[in-house]
Amino acid sequence: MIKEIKLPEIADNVTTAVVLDILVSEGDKVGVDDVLAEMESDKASFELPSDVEGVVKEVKVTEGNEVEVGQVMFLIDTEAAGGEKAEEKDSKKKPEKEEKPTADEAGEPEDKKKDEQESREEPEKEDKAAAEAQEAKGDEKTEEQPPDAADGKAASHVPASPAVRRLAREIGVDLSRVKGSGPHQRVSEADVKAFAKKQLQGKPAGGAPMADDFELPDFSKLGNVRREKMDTIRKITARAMGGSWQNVPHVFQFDKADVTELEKFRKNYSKHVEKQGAKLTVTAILLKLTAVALKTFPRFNASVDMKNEEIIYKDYVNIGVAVDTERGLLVPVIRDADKKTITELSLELNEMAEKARSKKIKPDELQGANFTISNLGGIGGTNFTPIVNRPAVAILGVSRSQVEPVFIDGEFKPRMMLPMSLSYDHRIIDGADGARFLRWLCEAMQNPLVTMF
Ligand code: CAO
Repeated sequence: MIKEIKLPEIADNVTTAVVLDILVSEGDKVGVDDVLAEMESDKASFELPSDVEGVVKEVKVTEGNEVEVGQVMFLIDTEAAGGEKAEEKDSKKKPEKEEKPTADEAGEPEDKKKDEQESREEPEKEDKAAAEAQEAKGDEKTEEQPPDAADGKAASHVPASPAVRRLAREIGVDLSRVKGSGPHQRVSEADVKAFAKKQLQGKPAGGAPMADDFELPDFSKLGNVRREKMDTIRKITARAMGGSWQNVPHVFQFDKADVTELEKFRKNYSKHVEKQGAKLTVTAILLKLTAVALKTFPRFNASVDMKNEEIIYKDYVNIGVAVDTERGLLVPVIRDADKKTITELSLELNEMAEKARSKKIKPDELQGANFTISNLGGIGGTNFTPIVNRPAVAILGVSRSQVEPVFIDGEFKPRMMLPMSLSYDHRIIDGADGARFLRWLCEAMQNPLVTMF
């Protein structure tokens, strides 16, 4: 029988909650009261438990989703292996399993045995569909994966039992970074502990630790303090930026584009774009020119695969644009930017920024960027060094343009200068390439004809 697990009534006037963390994946066995997901509503964070025993047939939500009360989040097959009927069958075959303590009750050796036994028994016990689903997941997720702000689903796709997920959560291990030693790379409790041990010893254990183990002093000795839980976006940003900073050897390149003529063009053509319902801003123009730059310098549109020591070149040009929202930084992705006109890019940028700010952006609209543009010029500043958003290898930082005296043909002339910075991954991009890319972009801003060569 398939049992639907829905978001229950939470509190008066609370109609929705956001999925913070999905703790099971399809094919997982769950018991009554096993936590399926961590949720957060306007009022509180809470756990969503299963009220039946069985096998997770379908996970209908992803991390970051806003779910309505009554919405189905999981389908549990109570008749599949591990469910009520199968448990009965199993208990006839192996009565001792019923008597074993739960993972929580058991001591460490028992836990270990149970986990190992679970891993060995899995292919026989799970029904065929669940086993196939699990296998597909295992194939898809065979190695430690880098965290990605845009890809909040990684940990939930790792094959592991709820008890192992709980342990990982409790000791601050990001499951997506643990290499499973079981069948189909299933992660066992021993794998989680070994990973945590390596982290504590300061050895790199597949990338950046999720938790910063810096010992905080007791600030309350100095005065009043207040603690606030990080919301989902802050957690994802903190993990992704921390991971990127620790793993990507960054180089920062600075340059300035003379945008005096471009600004005249922008003012003249803004009415044309306004008629279509958008605003022609420097970001939209930069999107277009950057798309051409990424075609011209394909290494900046690539990703690094250090496990296989390969560079992955992409034929498509997807550009993320950093958007400042009340909830924090979001990076919607403009797909196939190279194939769109400046007017189309302006419309899409407006729409994406609006969606991001009004919480209507969907998770898949935040995924898959090959490169990012971060324009802080509307706020101010003379320069900044943005962090590369893995698995991209470069990000463009744009600061505020202003009129400056520029020495041209023997005299100072007032020119509108736009400061730009390029942060890039030095593992695959050399300094000279970084300087060339940014210079090319500056020249394209000064004279867009260069994009046609
Ligand atoms: N220099 C000078 N003025 C600039 C500018 C620049 N680099 N960039 C924008 N402006 C001006 C615009 O022309 C506009 O002026 P008017 O109101 O007089 O027309 C004003 O600033 C506001 O622009 P905008 O924000 O509406 O439009 P945009 O397309 O330039 O930017 C977006 C869109 C989404 C990039 C921006 O709104 C935003 O959120 N920026 C913040 C990005 C961020 O947080 N980055 C940090 C991430 S950490 O790496």
